[in-house]
Amino acid sequence: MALRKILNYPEEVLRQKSLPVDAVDDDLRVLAQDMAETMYAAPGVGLAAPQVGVLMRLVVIDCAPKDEPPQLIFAINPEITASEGEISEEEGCLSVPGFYAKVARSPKVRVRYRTLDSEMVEADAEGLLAVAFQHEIDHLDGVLFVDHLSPLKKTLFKKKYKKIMQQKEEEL
Ligand code: QAP
Ligand code: CO
Repeated sequence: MALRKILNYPEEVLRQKSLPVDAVDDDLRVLAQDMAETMYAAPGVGLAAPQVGVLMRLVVIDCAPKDEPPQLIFAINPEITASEGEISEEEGCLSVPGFYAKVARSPKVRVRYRTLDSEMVEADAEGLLAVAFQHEIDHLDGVLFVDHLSPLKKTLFKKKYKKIMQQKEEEL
């Protein structure tokens, strides 16, 4: 088990489309475990393979409340098969450290994915978990949460993010 390096915006790899996984092998299992470890260490509630530089359709999610047991989900080739409603909740991203903004998403989705045991799962997700699936699946298509902001808010984001990154460099 090892921690992987999380790539940050505006890294080009984050803009590429990830490829479907066709076989679950040991390399994929190691990657999945490393991603989970990296997510928990951050800490975060979701991480997609392209964020650690691997363009494969694999995400890890754990949205369990802090006072409850972990609920780690490994989702291979995840898809949203149905969605309803709209909410706007504050989001962040491990690849966009220090910046948070409200993004419009569906509060209820149906997701389909393969597990690490190659089993097909179709399940309903609500609330934070529903948002997490939408956010992580976006990563597999090269989309970041800041892409959903209005042009004005995106401009403000770029200014703010520059400052956040400068501050990080000064801290070193
Ligand atoms: C995606 O995001 C997500 O800026 C996962 O400094 C977002 O885990 C799922 C994080 C919204 C559900 C709802 C962000 C940690 C973690 C930061 C994350 C930071 C440290 C983000
Ligand atoms: Co993210």
